[in-house]
Amino acid sequence: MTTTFTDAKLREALKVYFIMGSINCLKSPVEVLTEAICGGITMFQFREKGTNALVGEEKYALAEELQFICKKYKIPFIVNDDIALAQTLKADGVHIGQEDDPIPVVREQIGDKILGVSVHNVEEAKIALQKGADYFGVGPIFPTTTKADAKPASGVAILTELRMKGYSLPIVGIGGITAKNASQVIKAGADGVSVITAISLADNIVHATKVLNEAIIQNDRKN
Ligand code: TZP
Ligand code: MG
Repeated sequence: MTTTFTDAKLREALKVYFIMGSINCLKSPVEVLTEAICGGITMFQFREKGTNALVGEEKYALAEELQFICKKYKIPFIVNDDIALAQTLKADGVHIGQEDDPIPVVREQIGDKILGVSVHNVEEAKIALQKGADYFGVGPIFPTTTKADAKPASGVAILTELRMKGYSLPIVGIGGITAKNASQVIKAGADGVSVITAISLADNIVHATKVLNEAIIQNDRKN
């Protein structure tokens, strides 16, 4: 790990990692984020992408507004893909996928900020680790319709495999995760879960987040 976050602090932050952009919300993203924080999210990723996503100044303005809320409640604020935006806002970190800029290039730009990398198999994890990722985002674990170009769901076996092969880097599962299946993800070896719609589209966001948070914390206690 290269970040100034300690290993323990990062694992703690990854427990209930909420990802969202304007297209994932049925009401104002500010409201959605505020309610998610009230419910107990531990980290936030601004992921403004997909059809009808905001760009340019509007994207920047929303990011700034959401970061302000995160700062107020001391929730780490991570930016998906857009390194320039992360740099301008002095975000706590960035999350990149396999198709984004190479890991060493991103690391060079962000210094010791958090660098999360999406991986889908052991080979990708090996390279991401070598090149300096601080945590792995692994998925889709379960089927999801939120990401149009998502790969087929892997199930939790990939998490078990990574841990069995000795990968101890913080891991967060992603894809189709809800309060009902979150415990499987943690039992298989992930430090936390990242979710979009289980929170952003919930009828009662505070309640849905609390239930998800409890599912994670309960499993932690059992471990
Ligand atoms: N990467 C893999 S699956 C996914 C991303 C961004 C979407 C997760 O969304 P949801 O609604 O939690 O299934
Ligand atoms: Mg990406």
